Amino acid sequence: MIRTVPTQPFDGQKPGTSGLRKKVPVFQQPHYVENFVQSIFDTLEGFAGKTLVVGGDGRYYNREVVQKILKMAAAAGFGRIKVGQGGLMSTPAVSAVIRKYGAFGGIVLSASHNPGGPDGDFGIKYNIGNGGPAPEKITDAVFARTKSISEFKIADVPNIDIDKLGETAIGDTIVEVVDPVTDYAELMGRLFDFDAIRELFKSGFTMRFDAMSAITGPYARRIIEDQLGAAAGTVVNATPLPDFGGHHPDPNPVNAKELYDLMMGPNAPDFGAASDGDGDRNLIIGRGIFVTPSDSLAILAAHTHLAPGYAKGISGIARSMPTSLAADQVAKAMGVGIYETPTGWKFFGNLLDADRVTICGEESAGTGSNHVREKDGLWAVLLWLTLLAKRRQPTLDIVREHWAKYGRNYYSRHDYEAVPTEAANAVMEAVRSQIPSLPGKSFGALKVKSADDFAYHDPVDGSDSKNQGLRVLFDNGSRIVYRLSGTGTEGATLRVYLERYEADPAHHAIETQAALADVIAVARQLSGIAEKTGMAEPSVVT
Ligand code: VG1
Ligand code: CO
Repeated sequence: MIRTVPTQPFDGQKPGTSGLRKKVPVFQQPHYVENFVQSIFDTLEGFAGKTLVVGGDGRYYNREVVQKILKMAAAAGFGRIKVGQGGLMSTPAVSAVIRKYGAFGGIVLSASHNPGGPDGDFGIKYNIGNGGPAPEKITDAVFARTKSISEFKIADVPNIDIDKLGETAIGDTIVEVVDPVTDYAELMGRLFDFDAIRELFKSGFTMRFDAMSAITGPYARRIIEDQLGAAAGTVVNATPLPDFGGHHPDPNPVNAKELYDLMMGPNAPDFGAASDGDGDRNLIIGRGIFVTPSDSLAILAAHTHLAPGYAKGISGIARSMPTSLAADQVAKAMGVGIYETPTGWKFFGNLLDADRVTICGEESAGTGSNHVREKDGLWAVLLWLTLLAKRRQPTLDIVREHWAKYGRNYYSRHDYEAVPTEAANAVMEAVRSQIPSLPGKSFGALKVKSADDFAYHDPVDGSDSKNQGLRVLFDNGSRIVYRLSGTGTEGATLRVYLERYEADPAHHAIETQAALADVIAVARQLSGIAEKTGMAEPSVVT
């Protein structure tokens, strides 16, 4: 029943910041998926008879790839495969299910915030037994394997009915189709005080949750509407669609414009939120205020203990390097550790496993905690609802009070998308070559304190990760970071992260781009980005 199929390596099956991401037609090439999946299995050891969790965000090609994986995992010798009904499961839910059932690992099918559809993106990511993304030593080994693979194994059986709950056998392997929401919802019910949040909604509190026609819809409906009693219709775009209904499921004020406009308008509900393709990112908007993900991390860290699951407090906070330093202020005030890691959730796993940190976040709208080993969009929303239920103040006031206490970190990210690779490399090189001579130099009022090419030494397993972004730090606390994206599928994407610290509440109401004008000008001057890319302005400003 197991067929061994000869194959030849494909170039470029290198996992990036979060798994392998390519255009759908690339994944549709014969054997492309099979090669990568077999390379994962070839790299792993000791999974015979154990459990694999499989789920995806429902984007185009999800169902076909699920069938291939079920048949290949059976051929590889897994004992049980838990797959979400319809092939659906959010990234945080996959992480939760791996942990709950002690699975060997999981495979997530998603290109997350990248657009979907026949011409959109697809992605495959492997997660290890702690529920988190495979660390670099595994992804490097998988990539090495893709270069030498010569055959794959697949069970020669008809497609499994993934729409019906229940168990089917493929040889000795049990395929179990599970409800993708149940285990996750149960975990949320244990971490949060649902009664307190129900009281908030009962008091007339209103909300809109935009699931962007991606995976979080069924989760948000069940939890926010059915269990927490928010009005029917609170969750919009709640059905996962293969092309996300044409949405770009990246929950930022640019792509979630409808929600943003509603929240800034006269008929805004009390609170707004959105999540991305695979449900691990979150957007938080109060009436009249967009909360930057960096501020959200800091505010949540200061309130985590309000949720019963964290009643004993937090052990520490971790943020990715480009994330603003707002969380550092909170860590300092609370007297807990603060860790700065490279971009990508995989770097938080060891810190969480070792209980050095409880809460983590990234400027790209990812927030999460030790409850799983992925960022978790809906979890962040439930923690916000927890603090709103407790404080009973508008989001705007909560944010302003936070700034008054800790200072405000003005923050923005400028993305230059689909830049030719050579031009993007030239920008990075231009900055890199100046690093040794920058300290001490002044640009108007900004004086460079230090500059480096960020390298991370993992304090838990001792591994080193180099070339994780170019940093220029100024002596007034301002900062510029340059990085190349590791999730794009078209040319290169340059990310320029800009930050300025302002302690004085009298200066906390400046429009963000205006507040950062000096830093932006220096960032452009230093890199020559406009000349090298031919782009006078970034493609996306968030
Ligand atoms: C981006 C974000 C990063 C995030 C990653 C995966 O990576 O910047 O913070 O961890 O996406 O998120 P990059 O390399 O393009 O900057 V998701 O929700 O797309 O899995
Ligand atoms: Co995502």
